[in-house]
Amino acid sequence: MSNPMVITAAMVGAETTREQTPYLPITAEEIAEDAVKCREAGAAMVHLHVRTPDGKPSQDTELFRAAIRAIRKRTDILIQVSTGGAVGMGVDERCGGLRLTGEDRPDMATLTTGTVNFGDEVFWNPRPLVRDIARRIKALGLRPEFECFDVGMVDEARALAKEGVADLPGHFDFVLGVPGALTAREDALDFMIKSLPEGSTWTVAGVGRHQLPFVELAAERGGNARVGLEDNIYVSKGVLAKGNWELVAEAAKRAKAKGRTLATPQEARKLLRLDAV
Ligand code: KMH
Ligand code: ZN
Repeated sequence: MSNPMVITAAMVGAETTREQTPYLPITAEEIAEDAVKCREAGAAMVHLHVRTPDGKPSQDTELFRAAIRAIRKRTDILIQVSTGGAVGMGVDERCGGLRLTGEDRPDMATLTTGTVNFGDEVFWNPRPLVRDIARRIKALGLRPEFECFDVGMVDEARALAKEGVADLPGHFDFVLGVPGALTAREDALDFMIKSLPEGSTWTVAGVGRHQLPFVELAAERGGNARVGLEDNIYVSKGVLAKGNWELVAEAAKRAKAKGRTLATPQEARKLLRLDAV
């Protein structure tokens, strides 16, 4: 494969807790320190959620601002803010990271394109809400990463493009292995890829034990991969990753073993067409 692989570090998430792993970064400084190491290990982008000081999931604009400033002070890694937040949050709360302009503006934002069971809960994304977030992303001059937990969510990006609230070709993230959603199977990944709008790029995020094997599947197919403590806390069976950087390092090793080079943030910006808004 001649195209460099973009590794994204989903560093914080909304569900992982300090009880599950003491290595979860929570404060802006902790996030920045791990982000620097992720960049050194081969990541080109971070997928960012933020937490209150006591570790609760948040989408607070000022917490995002502090994390983004801390990261940018120390590294050139691209920053993609979550607009998904945590299950149960309302749309205005979810869009906290989209209120950042000027030098604090993120490089990209996620856009989940449909409702899905999320464990025993529901990640609620009715069409009007999705359109609303899509418009906010566009108004900020950003490109979305379409977060697809099932294949119908890939098709939904086409509907958004028809309505003029998003642009295609786009960049997609296939999140595979969430209980209640599409499972992490190789044939499911292939079907997702086959379903993409012409010319689009993709990343795969395998959840739990699927995370690192799916880096290899992505590498073989010329795609990109997301790893990190949002989706998986183990670097090998029963062994906690000592930070997001350790999962990135393992992903980088596997990608290189498959013959891939790794994208720098500048290359990722081009590959994902972040400036073509
Ligand atoms: N925490 C999940 C319910 C995103 O970041 O855009 C949603 C999520 C998706 O993590
Ligand atoms: Zn997320």
